[in-house]
Amino acid sequence: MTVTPTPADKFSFGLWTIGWVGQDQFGSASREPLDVVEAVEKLAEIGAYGLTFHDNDLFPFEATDVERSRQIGRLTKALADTGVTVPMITTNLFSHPVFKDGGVTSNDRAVRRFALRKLLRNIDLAAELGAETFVMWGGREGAEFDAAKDVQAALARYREGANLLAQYVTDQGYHLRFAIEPKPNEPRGDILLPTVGHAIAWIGTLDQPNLFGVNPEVGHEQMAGLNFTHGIAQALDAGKLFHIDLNGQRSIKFDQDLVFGHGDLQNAFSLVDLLENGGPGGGPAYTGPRHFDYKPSRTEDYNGVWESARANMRMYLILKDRAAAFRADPEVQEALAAAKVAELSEPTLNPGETYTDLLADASAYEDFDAASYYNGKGFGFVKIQQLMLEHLMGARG
Ligand code: GLO
Ligand code: NI
Ligand code: NI
Ligand code: NI
Repeated sequence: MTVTPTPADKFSFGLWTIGWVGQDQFGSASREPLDVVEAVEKLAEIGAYGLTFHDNDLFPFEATDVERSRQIGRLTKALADTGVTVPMITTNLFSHPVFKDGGVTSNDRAVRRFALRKLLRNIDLAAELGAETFVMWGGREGAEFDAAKDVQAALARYREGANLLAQYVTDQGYHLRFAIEPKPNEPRGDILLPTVGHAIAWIGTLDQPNLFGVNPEVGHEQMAGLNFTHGIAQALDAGKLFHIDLNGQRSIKFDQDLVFGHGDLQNAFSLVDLLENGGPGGGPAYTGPRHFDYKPSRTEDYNGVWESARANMRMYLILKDRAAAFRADPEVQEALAAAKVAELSEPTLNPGETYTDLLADASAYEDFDAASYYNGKGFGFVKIQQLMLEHLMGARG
């Protein structure tokens, strides 16, 4: 088993993840700031291929043009020196108090216009750095007070903004796609586009839906009590999995941003199995970056930060190895066949069959003996789950 990450694994990290200094609602920073050049060098050293960032992770909100260019120049040089790439960039429309009621959906029109300009400026930077994905996490696009937010108007303004950005990217000829990152709550009481399903439905209302997909985060769906792997399967089914935020979450509570696999490990297994094996008998389902959006625990020093960064990648690679062993086990294959898992891929109708033919097929209904069909026999799903857990635990193969 190889658990040494290489750039071919396409692991990427947000600058705000390894660079998180540990400030939270109740306490101040427990670590010194991390310089972007050191971040890039260290990521190259541990085998990651990509760095992602918000505009204001790289340069402060208040930065002058000179300061901004200087930081971009330092980053560009570090990338050239190491071969690290920037596959995705994103915009901070949540930290500054001006965004206290949101960016593109603030009740205040001047703030919305400012937010759109900040986004357009950051799109230029994304194109300049060769990023392929522009993530939009609308952390402050939401509300706490039902009567103080017209949600339909907010969704219309979100759409107006997204349509403008898509038009800009098209007119500039940029090779950039947008990925909406759903989250149910935190920091707002309720955030707009709270789950993968909501976001995919909303994307269907845009002028250029092909330019938009989703950036689902493990913990965000799990904060809503949802099965992350199911959400990813639906995003893949819709052709909308443009990017992914991997991390760990233990049940419905605040956004924990634990190391990938340090939360719901079974769900992490099924996720890696899906991403790598594409479901029963399929090929790789997702070829984009394996991006980690986690927070190194506030208890750690910088050794601990890099230890936890490595842990994310090791967990992914170990789960990939475990999923391969699971799929290769003849006993698993037998159990999957007995449970008819692959039969679900067969169309329900015969080739060319119409509803008239189905209505004429007495074996499907009149002669179908539902009462005795199973004759007391079950599917054997529990056996599959047990085999899966034994592989996950390293107790088999
Ligand atoms: C917060 C989000 C945030 C986004 C980031 C990228 O919960 O996960 O970290 O991923 O802003 O746009
Ligand atoms: Ni998050
Ligand atoms: Ni999170
Ligand atoms: Ni995220």
